[in-house]
Amino acid sequence: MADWIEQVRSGDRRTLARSLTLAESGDQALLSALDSVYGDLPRPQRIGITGPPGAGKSTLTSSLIGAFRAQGARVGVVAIDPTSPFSGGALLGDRLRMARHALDAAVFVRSMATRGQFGGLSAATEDACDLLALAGFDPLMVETVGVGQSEVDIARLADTTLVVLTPAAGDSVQALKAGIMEIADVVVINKSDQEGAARLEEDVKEALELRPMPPAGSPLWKPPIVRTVATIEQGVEGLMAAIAGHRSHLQHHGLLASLHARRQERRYEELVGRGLLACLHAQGAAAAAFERHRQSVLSGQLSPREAARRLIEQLGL
Ligand SMILES: Nc1nc2c(ncn2[C@@H]2O[C@H](COP(=O)(O)OP(=O)(O)OP(=O)(O)O)[C@@H](O)[C@H]2O)c(=O)[nH]1
Ligand SMILES: [Mg+2]
Repeated sequence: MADWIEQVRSGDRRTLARSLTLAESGDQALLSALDSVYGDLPRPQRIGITGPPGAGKSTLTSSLIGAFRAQGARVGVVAIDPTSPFSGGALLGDRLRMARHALDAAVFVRSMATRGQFGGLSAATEDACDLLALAGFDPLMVETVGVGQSEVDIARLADTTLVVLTPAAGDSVQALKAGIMEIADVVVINKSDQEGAARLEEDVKEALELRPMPPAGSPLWKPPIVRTVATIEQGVEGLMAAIAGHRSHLQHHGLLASLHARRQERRYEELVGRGLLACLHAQGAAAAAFERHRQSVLSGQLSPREAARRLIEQLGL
């Protein structure tokens, strides 16, 4: 596998594509080879793009790819759809929306439709980002859909998170209610050609006012609101400026290193959690104790909390 990693590093697209598939399926040999070059992985800029279904995230991503390409950058994209692991719809949409970059060797788009059952969606996305980083893509864009837990995940994956809303759909109001503003570094009002953009902007401003203040001493970032019409690339320059502005803010306050460190810490904690659970599902004394307590829960003899507490005590953890 070490030679695969070298081929990815040298920019071989086929090996990159195959490596991404192996990483997604949790292939230990590939992941270990990737871990062995962890120390010298580049740290590309990471931009997260999230928002309700159909808000125009892929169309915007395509426009941003174009804008970054114009600056000479090599762009990697990971498009995730955690809501429909079996449907090809989103993937087809991605292909279509980003088709004009399909023949550009300096652009790599990867769609992931699985829930990342081999270690969680965010773990799978992190591995994909690492492979794209190794292949020299910078920036990386991560698109994800939804108005639930997935945005929280994406906020952890990215340095700069774009929240894309549209005037038309009730989805955007729902997203505002669901607290999506808390993760926004930049708010995009896409489909500004449609009625209601001004009204939505007012709602967004109101929601932004409700964001919790950062801890004392931490720098305050006020997310800019950018109006776009992605289909005709209107507002893309302004969006690029907003992304660059947030990046300067992070750099100016020395926040990039700590963002990276916290991301690795969370990744570690998630893997430890999954690793321990996997041990309990395997063989041995710990697994037997786990099973005994599970039966107590199933029979109603112990509350789940009490069973977990006793198990952890018994394991000496
Ligand atoms: N009128 C208008 N339509 C747009 C705009 N941006 C995107 N669309 C259209 O909206 C539809 C959805 O666009 P996508 O880019 O696929 O949206 P998405 O958020 O990636 O969708 P999912 O990934 O399926 O959640 C497409 O038909 C686009 O052509 C816009 O600014 N104005
Ligand atoms: Mg999309």
